[in-house]
Amino acid sequence: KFGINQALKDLGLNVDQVNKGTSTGNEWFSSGEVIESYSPVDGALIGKVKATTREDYDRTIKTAQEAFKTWRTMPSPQRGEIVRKFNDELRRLKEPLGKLVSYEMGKSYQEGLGEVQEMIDICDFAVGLSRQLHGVTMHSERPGHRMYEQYHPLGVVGVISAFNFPVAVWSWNTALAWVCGDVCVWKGSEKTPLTSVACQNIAARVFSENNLPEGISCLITGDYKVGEMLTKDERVPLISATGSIRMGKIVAQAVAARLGKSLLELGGNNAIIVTPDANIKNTVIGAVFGAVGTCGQRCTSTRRLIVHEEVYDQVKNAIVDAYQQLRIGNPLDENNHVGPLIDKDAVKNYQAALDKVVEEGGKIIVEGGVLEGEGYESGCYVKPAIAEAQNHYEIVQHETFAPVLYLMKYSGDLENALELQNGVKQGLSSAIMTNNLREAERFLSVEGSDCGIANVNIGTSGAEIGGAFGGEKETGGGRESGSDAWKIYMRRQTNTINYTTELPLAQGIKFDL
Ligand code: UN1
Repeated sequence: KFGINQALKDLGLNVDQVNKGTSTGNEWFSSGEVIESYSPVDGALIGKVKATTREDYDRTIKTAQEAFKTWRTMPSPQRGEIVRKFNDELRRLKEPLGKLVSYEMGKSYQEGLGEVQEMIDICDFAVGLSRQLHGVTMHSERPGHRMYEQYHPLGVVGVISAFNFPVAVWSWNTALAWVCGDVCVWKGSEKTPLTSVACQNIAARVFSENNLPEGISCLITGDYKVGEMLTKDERVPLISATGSIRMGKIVAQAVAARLGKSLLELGGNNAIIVTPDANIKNTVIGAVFGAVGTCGQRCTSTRRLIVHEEVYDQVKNAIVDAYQQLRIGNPLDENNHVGPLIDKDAVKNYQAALDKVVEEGGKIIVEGGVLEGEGYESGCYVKPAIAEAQNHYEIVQHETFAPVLYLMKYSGDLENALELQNGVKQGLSSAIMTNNLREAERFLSVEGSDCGIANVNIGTSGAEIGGAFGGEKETGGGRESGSDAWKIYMRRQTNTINYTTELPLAQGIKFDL
C-alpha cells in the first residue's frame, strides 16, 4: 500500500517491533498502557506503542542527566559534527520518513517531504551555529579588569510537540539544543507515536555509532499525564511546548511554579489582508494553500481573509472557484491537494465550527461536509469550507484546527483592516497582499501587525527555518528555530576578571581594611 510497508522497513520499524514508547537511545523499556496508532488515511492500525510510566520516566531523566556530563564537555563544533551525521541520515531517509508522516498524520506526501526538509534545514543551520555560540565582551569601569559573557548549556531540555508537525518541531528544538550542549527528552504527540519512534531510532543510531552515551536523545510517550511529569520536574530547566493555548496555559503555570524556563509556541488565528491593489492570482494561491494545506491543521494556517470592499467580490469569486478545483483524498496520492483530518474528534470540532458560525449569523459560501464512500472509509476526510463572518464572532475568535476559512470585508483605510487583523487574542502569523509600498510598510510598522510573523505578498504559512518562529499574546511569546532563538537553550554567564594586584570596587566604593 503506497509503499508504506517498505517505508516502515527503511525506517527500521515493523509492526511487531514497535511495541515501544520510552527510550534513552538504543534502550527501550516502556511499560505503560498500550497506545494504538491508526492512520487517518485509511483507518488502518499501523502499530502500537506503550506509554511511559513514572518509573520509566525517572529512569529516562537519570540517564539523560548522566549523559549531560559527557555531552556538555564536548566542544560544540564536535557536537555540530554529530548533528551533521544525523542530518546525513535524514537526507538518506527523507522519502520513507516523509511517507510515514503523511500516512500517520494525514498531510500530503509533498508536505511530509517538506517537513523532513525542514529538519534537514535546521540541522544545517545548527551545524553552522555550533561555531557561532557567541557572547559579547564589555569594557570594565575598573582598570586592569576584563568583562565578557559566555553561554553554557542548560542541561535536560523537555520538548513537547504536537501531531501536526510530528517531526519538524522536534528537530527545531533538538538540533539547536544538541549543539548548545543540552540533552533532550521528547514527548511527541500520542496521535503520531510511530513517527516519534522512527526519529528516535535515527538519532539513537547516530549517537551510538559515535560512541556517545545513552540519554542525549530520549523519547517518552503518552498523554498530558506524561507531559506533566516533565513540566513539574525541577531536573528539567527548560520546557519547549508546541500545541494549543489551553495546553500552553497549563504548561506555563506548572513550569513557572518551579521557576523553570518555558518556550511556548501555541495557537494562531492568522489573517491575510487583501488590499485594493493586491495581485489577485497570488492572493488566491497563498490563501488557499494557507487555509487547506495540512487540512487547516498548521498553527500558521490562514483562518481569516480581510478583503477591501473594492476587490471583495473579485477575491471571493476567485477563491470560491479555486475551492471547486480542490481534490480531496488519500494524501499519498500526489494528485490530491487535501488529505484527512487527524481523527474523528477533529471532524467533530470542524462540524461544530460550521454550525456555530451559522448560528452566530455567518453565511456559508463554500459548503463543508464529511466525505463518505470509497477512499473515505476512515471518516476523517472533510470538505474545506468558507464562511462570510464577522471578526467578533466567538467562533472566529477561536482557533479551529480544520479547513474553515472566514471571509470578511473592510472599507476605507488600512487601519480598519489592521484593527480586525489584530483584534484577536492570538498573535502568530499575518500577511498583507499589496503592491503599495506605503501600505506594506505600515503593515510592518509599530502601528501594523502585532504578530510574531508578518509577511508581505506571501501567505501566513510555510515559514522558513532561518527566521525566529513564534508569536505574541496567547501564542505564548516563544521563539524557536532560526535567528538567535538558540539563546533560550543556554544559560548566560557574565564574567569579570581582575588581572592587577589591587582589588578596586565597582562604583568607586572605598572599603579599606
Ligand atoms: C506549526 O504549525 O506548528 O510556517 C508549525 C509553517 C511551518 C511551521 C508550522 N514552517 O507553516
